[in-house]
Amino acid sequence: MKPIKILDTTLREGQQAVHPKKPSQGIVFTRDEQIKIAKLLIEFGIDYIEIASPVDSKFSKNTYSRIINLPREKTKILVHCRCHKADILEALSINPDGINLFIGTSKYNLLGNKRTFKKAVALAKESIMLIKSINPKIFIRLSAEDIFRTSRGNLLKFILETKDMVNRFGLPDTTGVAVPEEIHEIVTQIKRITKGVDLEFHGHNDRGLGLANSLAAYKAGVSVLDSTILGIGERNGIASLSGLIAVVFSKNNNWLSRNYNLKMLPKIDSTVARILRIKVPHNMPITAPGAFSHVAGVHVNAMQANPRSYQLLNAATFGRKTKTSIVSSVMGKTFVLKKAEKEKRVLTKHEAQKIASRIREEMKINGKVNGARLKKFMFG
Ligand code: HCA
Ligand code: CU
Repeated sequence: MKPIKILDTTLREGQQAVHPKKPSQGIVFTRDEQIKIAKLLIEFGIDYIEIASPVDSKFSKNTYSRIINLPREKTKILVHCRCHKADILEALSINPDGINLFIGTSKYNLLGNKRTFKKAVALAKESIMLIKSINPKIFIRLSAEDIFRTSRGNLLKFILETKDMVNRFGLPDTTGVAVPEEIHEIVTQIKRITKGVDLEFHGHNDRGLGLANSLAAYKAGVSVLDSTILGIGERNGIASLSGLIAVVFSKNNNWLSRNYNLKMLPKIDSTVARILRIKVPHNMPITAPGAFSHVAGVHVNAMQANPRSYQLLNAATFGRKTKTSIVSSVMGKTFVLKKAEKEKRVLTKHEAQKIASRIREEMKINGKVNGARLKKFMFG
């Protein structure tokens, strides 16, 4: 399939997340941490980094200017802006590569923001014109916030009225309400009326569908997918960077390895995890501690015979190693035989089976087997 571009919004959406260690506070990265994250993403080869508008403070303005001035070739830096004059003026003053405008179009969002649909369209148009009056060539993306709860009539009206003024439309599933089939249908319809305008998808995880929906958007022809590192963002967050790579990965997508430094994913995820004082979550595609570990005896056995038997992705592609020597309550003789071989001891199959059974029993009774006990079981 066609190469996708990735917009990482860890520095914007990610700082709208609740802190995993302190749910009464939001995540906030220090200036150095933001620069560190941006550098990692640039080295990874990310296509776009989204930052928030520097309107809030001089401090942010200074931080974002530094990020914009980081050495980079491929990566473009885009500023997320409300359709507000002050946001836009401040954003343009730091010379980004583009402006990511957003405005709510669903009835819920309009009510929440106390404006009519007509006003939302007018504000979007005024904002685009303001940007163009200052920098006529700058890249502009416009998102219809909460697009999947926007009536089809209003959605099409919003797009038709603005499509000739922007370079890209953002389709954010702001509340995580969308399902893959619906995304396919809407994207197909929008593509029909916006020939030549790029589309971007941003999938929230309220129902755990951020990644599935991103994949559906990709298959329907969206050219940019949004991510954050570890999937952090408002409420349950959005599609994670490692997750996006995993879902679009297939043997026909050689461009992924060409376009991105995939071996950096473990470092990217563990850096943000360390900053947040958490571990990389156990279910994170590619970078979870156990993503390439095999525990049950049946699995370990089969992996010996064929390394693809229980593993879809190749660990080495992502700078990781396949592991099959995990002490567990479901391990089998292969573990014991391999360990013995390493120590240059010879065991019969029968002996290995008996030892494995003793280790399993100890695991079940004590919940663990320490190194000394393991040696004792194995070699007496
Ligand atoms: C937000 C909303 C947003 C915007 C996405 C976009 C969303 O928190 O500001 O600009 O495309 O999910 O709708 O993140
Ligand atoms: Cu969002």
